[in-house]
Amino acid sequence: MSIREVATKAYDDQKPGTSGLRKKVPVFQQAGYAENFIQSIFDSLDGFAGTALVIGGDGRFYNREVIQTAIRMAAANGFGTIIVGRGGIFSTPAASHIIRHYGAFGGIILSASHNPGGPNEDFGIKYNISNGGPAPEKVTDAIYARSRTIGRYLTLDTPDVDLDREGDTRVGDATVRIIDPVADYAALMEKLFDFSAIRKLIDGGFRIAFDAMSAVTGPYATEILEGRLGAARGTVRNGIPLPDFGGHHPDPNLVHAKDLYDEMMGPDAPDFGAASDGDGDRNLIIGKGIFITPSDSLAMLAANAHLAPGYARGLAGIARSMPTSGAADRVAEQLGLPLFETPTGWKFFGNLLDAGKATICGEESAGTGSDHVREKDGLWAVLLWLNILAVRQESVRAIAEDHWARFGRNYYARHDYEGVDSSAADALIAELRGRLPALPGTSIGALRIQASDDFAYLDPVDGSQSARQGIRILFEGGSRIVFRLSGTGTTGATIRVYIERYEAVGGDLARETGDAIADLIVAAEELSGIERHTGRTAPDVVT
Ligand code: G16
Repeated sequence: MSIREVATKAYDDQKPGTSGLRKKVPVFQQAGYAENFIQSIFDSLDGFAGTALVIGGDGRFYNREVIQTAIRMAAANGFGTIIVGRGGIFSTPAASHIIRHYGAFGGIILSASHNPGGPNEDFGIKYNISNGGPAPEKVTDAIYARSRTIGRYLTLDTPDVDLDREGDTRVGDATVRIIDPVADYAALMEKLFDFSAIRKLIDGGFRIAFDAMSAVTGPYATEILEGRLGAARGTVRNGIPLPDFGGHHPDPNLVHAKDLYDEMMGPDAPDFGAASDGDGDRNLIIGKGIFITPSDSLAMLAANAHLAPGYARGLAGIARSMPTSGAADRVAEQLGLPLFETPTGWKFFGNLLDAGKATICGEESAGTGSDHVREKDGLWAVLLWLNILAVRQESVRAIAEDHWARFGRNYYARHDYEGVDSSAADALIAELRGRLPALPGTSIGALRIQASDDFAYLDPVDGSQSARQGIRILFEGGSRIVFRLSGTGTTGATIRVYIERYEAVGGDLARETGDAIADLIVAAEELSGIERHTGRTAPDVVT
């Protein structure tokens, strides 16, 4: 089989963001666009000849086409085995597990996560390394540099592979192996959690509602919750992955999973509500009448993880992204565990997990996970919650209230201003940055600023440094406002404002969040001038 070298012209906009390259589908459909990026990945790697590559995606529009392209190119570039999920499907955490489980060199994950899908919506390509985790910045920087100079890519003239039939086929000199996307992942979950305890809980009448948002988690949740744990049929809603996610944003937050939220707040609510996003790595947790913020969920899971067999020996440490609330810090402090604060992006947890410094990680952006894979994992968080509920035999609300009484409460909200003009957003951040040195010691209303900085991270494992990762305004008493620009959007800029008030044990732990942070919301506007810069008077999404 002769390898075809195709001449191509470089694009200058292939810089990976927080999590891979995300663009609108028509951008990816330009001649050579996906090919250039995939070849740039391969050109940035060394020593993969004859090894295995994992390829899969979240089933969104354009997934199957790019999988066929990636298979041909991987074979032409010299990979020996190409492992693909049946139907072109792998959830992001499952892909991470498959890379690790089969000792693959790496993986290409096709997803734009929680962003909408369809002919004019979003698509994405991400490369994960052999530990199963997103490529670190030095790799993504190399891919970007290569994408700017690339002049050719390698492919084969071969027919499409039947993605829906499990088994091996040859493409050029490579073996393409189509596997069940769910089985290995489900087996891993059975090892980590006490499935018989959860089954008993469910048999006893405990009701679950899981919204798969017409995205990739459907087949995983159906197999595990309904198939292996005996939850009633229909527990998993929107369980069939659709290329356009049924026209919705597959983003498990209170805006896009509103039906589930309303049901959980209603009179006949199930005991436990959950949802996952487009590619299955995010989670939403709602108890009967109570929403658990992702930051609180991380803290509560860390405090109770020892109740699940996979974590019975305790945790080595906890890691959270900088904008995530300090709730996990209180747990780490009381349990005598190290706490790591990293920039936004799951890729920053990889080294800590590989070095055995952290066992559980989490982010305010609805991501929680552990050292079982190197991605955040939506269903894992759901199962850990269920395992804890099965052991403690208490409601989600009781567990949350007990947690706050023991550790204090971090009232927390994130305000997103989406689709903002990029230059206005840049100007806002630049102005704030300029004001940083003068802020400490000043007050806004009753709030006194103790410190302010632009977060920088020094990786304790490999010494790599990442600067300008978000502006922090820290107030006396532990309250905080953080400003940063999203690295995952595809239209204009998204300004994220993270607002947090800490209430110590003994304080008022039962307030409404909006009420508890009202003065900080006013301070955020005063500090940043969002309205002045963008004309916006209210956030588009509050989570
Ligand atoms: C990605 C990253 C996360 C990050 C999130 C939001 O998640 O993997 O680590 O927290 O984006 O990032 P940003 O604030 O820059 O938009 P996902 O679920 O989109 O892959």
